[in-house]
Amino acid sequence: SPAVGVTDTTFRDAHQSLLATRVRTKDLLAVAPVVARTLPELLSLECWGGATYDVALRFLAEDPWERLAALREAVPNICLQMLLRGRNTVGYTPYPTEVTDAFVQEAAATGVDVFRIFDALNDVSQMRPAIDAVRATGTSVAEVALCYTGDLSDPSERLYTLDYYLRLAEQIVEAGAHVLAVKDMAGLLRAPAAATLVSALRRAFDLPVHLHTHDTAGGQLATYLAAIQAGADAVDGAVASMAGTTSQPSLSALVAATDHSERPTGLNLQAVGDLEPYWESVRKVYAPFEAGLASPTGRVYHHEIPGGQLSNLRTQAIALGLGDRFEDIEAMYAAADRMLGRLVKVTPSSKVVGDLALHLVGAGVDPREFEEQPDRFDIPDSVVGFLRGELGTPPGGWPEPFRSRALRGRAEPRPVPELSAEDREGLAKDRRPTLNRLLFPGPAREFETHRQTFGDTGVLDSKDFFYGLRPGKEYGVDLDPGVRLLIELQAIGEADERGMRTVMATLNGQLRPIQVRDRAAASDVPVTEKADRANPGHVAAPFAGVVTLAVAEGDQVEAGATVATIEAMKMEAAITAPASGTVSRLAINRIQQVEGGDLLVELA
Ligand code: PYR
Repeated sequence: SPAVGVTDTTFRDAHQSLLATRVRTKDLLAVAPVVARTLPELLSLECWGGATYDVALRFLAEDPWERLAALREAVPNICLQMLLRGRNTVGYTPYPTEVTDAFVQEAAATGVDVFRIFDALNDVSQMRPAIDAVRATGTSVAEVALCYTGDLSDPSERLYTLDYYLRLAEQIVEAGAHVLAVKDMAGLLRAPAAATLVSALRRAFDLPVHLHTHDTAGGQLATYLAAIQAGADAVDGAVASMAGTTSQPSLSALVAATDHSERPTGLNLQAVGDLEPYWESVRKVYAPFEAGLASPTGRVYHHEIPGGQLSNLRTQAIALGLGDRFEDIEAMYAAADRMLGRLVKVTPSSKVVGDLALHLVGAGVDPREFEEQPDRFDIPDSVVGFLRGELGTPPGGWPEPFRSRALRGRAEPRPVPELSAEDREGLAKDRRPTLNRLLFPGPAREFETHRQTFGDTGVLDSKDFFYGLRPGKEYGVDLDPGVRLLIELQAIGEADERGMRTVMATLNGQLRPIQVRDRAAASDVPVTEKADRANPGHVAAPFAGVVTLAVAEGDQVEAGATVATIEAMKMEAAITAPASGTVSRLAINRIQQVEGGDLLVELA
């Protein structure tokens, strides 16, 4: 057909890229039947995978599988699509093939029709188990992505050339893809390059081509029009009030630009626009999670930060006390990328580059010095893992001598974890909770505790879930049809030394005491000392975070040995001894929240 297919990403990538993936199932389900009724011509609705799985468990107290099942029921007539990170499935590190197999089978059985599969280093061998698993379902579509970076129209480009993409596509086709996707996660694909790439792919292969981009610089509708003219079979867009900047281009703009052309979308412009007020009002509820750009930015052509990461990195920078230094972080991101070998940057390779950039800016390290002698500095765990090859081999090969120097004296690679007999049994018998636990052990445990303690809080309105109850206001919660719960907050007790408070509330008129942990009270930070930068025996926190000490007083440590680990947002790093010596004093508790520059340990 001459029509161009459209994937609506509002339920997944749009809120991942604008609202830190926080949109709750309730807010998706409220509009899902409308999408099913008014946009049945959609090629697919991207609504699962990527970061949604992790965020559901970690921050929303939701089971991602329940979300998928509910969406399937609400949208029976449109293909549901998910984003699968190759061997990392929906996590950040590779899992055994049995996990991929079980994950894909369960996702297909629960409702996913189209699996968009990618690998963060464009390493096809890393995607093969997922492609095989999707093909083995016999009904699902394996859409396999080549991740785009750089500018293939630039004559000085040596690595990410047209020839590179064609050779990559050939391997993807050979691996059994049903559809070829071009995944432009940073919005770097310019219109002329899109025309070149799409027409070359269409000429060379017999597969449909599906283009995905982010509208970071503001011009990606031009890229879509060029790609559609060159033969692209489908493109991705989001409802306009959830589109633009780090999200996908606007569906309304796409439909309007192609209506009455040779390649219309078949979507109704009015129907697409009718969804906008709903999402505009939903977006307001999630305002605190908007870390985003107020406007497009052309700086992306330099720093190449993917859309999904750009807003996240700003939040991380603020949490690390580096909020006013975002331009330095952008520049350091570009420098870190060059140091690591000019990577395709998308989860989790983008996290590796971002972790290194935040770390170097936070610790005030000169990138040239670091590149010369990386063995003299602390390096985030994700960067060490990458350099050891845990994510596969980068397209441009390894940066040497940087890599060998960086790995000097650091421990051996972590093998891909093996499954225990209990895990295998779990995957066979009790698949969803077992997958949750294998992929995200901590968040899965917290989710289960939350469920046992509070029941399904997915029934709460998002305002109440995120911002809590105000005293004196009665809240109604609808459980099963016809069952309504009335809740009113009566009183909040003092926090005890563990940070627990007794909260009194009425549930349908009956007074109930509830124990709640007040994180603000529990994390009252004891005053810490600042490290003396001139004292070589002082080990300091490189940035704000939670530090876990790995040594005790009197321990002998070698230079470069890990004395502590630090966790901030999703980043973990080892803090190493600058010189050999004896631990003469621990300046903090074994586990403690610290600020950048705080003294952790003294060495004599
Ligand atoms: C993800 O892996 O979540 C992306 O959006 C690329």
